[in-house]
Amino acid sequence: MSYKSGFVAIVGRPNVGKSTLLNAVVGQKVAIMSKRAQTTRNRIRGVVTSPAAQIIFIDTPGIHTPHHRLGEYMVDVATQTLREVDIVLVVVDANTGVQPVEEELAKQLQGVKTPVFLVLNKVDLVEKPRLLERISQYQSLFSFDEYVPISALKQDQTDVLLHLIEQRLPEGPKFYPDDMVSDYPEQFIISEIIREKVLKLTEEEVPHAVMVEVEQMERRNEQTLYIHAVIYTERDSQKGILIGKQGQMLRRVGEMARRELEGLLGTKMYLELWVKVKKDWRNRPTMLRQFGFHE
Ligand code: GDP
Ligand code: MG
Ligand code: K
Repeated sequence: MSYKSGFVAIVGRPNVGKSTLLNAVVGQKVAIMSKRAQTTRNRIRGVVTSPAAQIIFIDTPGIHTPHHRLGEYMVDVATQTLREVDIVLVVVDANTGVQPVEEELAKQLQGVKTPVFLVLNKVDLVEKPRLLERISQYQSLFSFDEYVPISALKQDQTDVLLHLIEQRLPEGPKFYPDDMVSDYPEQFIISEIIREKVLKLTEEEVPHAVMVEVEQMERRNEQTLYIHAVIYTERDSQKGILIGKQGQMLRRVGEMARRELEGLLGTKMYLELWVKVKKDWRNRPTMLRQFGFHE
């Protein structure tokens, strides 16, 4: 039997568990998990290499209605992705009925020749009769090539999913070395982890209007990695919240991020964080480009 390889897109509404799934199968924290929507802004790849196949996963931003330019960018990425890959995984929350966005997505998928799997996630929270009911609801919406109930969180049935993917992949070479899990630059992962801590600690007070940029990263000695990162907000008030009383909030963000990053990168770290205001960056194309978003 010859070797198989290919690209698999993970699409679905925010919070259905796409990043959790990616992390479960790749076995390392590459995508950032959060209870809040739209944490994943860029495409993040995870690579799973087995003796029979290499699967390259793409975690797309959630499909949703665009409210501003960044939103439009994310929808474009998602629809574009569907045409470029070998398999599409539509991830849904098995607890909820078919959502309007999912109907919309099913429409977009009608013309697509790529095999499309329905992944019903969070089955750890659903009774079996309920699950069967959900499956038939989705069947009447779109003729999926596979229906795969899983729990990404408990890593239940994720091996079955991998096996089904392998079966449908085209023949092809290994694109990446065996030990590679993500082709994302470390800087991106670092900035995403800092951003995740900001969202977690500030809760609703600082909405998605935050962007983190790693400006400097250098090994100052054998033990310590020095990182200088800037957290951009849209408004002075948000900057105030983020810094907190006597810098308390920013210190907590830094502490949490540093602890996680030290574990992830296996090194001691000196993390220096600054907060700057960049007004209305989300609606300005030049700024989006500066932050690495292409139109
Ligand atoms: P994404 O926005 O689609 O990438 O969703 P995330 O992966 O960030 O997950 C959103 C939330 O759902 C997190 O709190 C996860 O812990 C939770 N979650 C993901 N998968 C499962 C699952 O299989 N079971 C349960 N109970 N929770 C899950
Ligand atoms: Mg995600
Ligand atoms: K999320």
